[in-house]
Amino acid sequence: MYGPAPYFYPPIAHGRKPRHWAHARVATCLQPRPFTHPHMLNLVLFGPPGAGKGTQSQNLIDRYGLRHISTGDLLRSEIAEGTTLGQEAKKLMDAGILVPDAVVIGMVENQVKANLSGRGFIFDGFPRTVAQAEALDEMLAKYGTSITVMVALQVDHDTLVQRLLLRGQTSGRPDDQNQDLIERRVVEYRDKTAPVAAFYAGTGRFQEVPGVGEISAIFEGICQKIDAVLAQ
Ligand code: B4P
Repeated sequence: MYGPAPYFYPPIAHGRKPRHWAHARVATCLQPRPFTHPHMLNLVLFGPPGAGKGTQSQNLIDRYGLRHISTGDLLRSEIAEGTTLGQEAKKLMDAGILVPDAVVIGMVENQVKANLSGRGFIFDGFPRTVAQAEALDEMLAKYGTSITVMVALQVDHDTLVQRLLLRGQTSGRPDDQNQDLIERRVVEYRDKTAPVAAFYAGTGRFQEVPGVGEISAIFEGICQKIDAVLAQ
């Protein structure tokens, strides 16, 4: 059912050669593993609006061969298709407000179910509330897998606002074109999304990476965190 990806889960603990395979099996069993399905790497890319989640997701897909699930992109495609869901979501998104949990959880589950044979997922812009994080854990457990690690991009407030206003000049996204609206999104992030970091930190699945500077350098910082978790 799941595709092979042995390099995510090396049988030799910490890269050391075991004396014999039986020993290696015991050592592997005794080690705490941050994920349950041996063939999947499931990442949550986290950060405030404009932190670089979408930008870095593209690089991570290439490096790790993962399926990208961006709730922002899924909602924008519903808007583009003119569905009822899209029309309702547009009103909230254009006002800088989060879409209801049940809507995004349903969309994500459809994507997960349809792509279980892959190497894993990058969740970009999801979960954005603790309720979404709990639902994601339950959903993945149902399919025999779990979140490997959340990587949070740290970016200061002024840089976020500058990046989004710059993107707003060409993206056509109404939520990027007005500073008051961007501030509203940052407040939504602070009030509803920031607590999601503590949810993952509480279960030992949280890593932080500086998100200001060259995109390639930030990408390498993210990969170092992921590779360190995979090497455990
Ligand atoms: P998203 O589409 O997730 O929007 P975002 O947070 O603004 O995008 P992102 O963070 O990916 O952008 P990036 O930094 O890559 O959500 C939009 C709306 O949808 C939300 O406000 C909400 O209403 C709704 N929504 C989505 N998911 C939801 C959920 N789970 N629950 C409820 N509602 C949900 O890029 C920003 C800019 O910075 C780009 O122009 C990029 O080129 C630039 N940039 C990135 N890294 C840079 C760097 N290192 N240096 C310079 N520029 C950089």
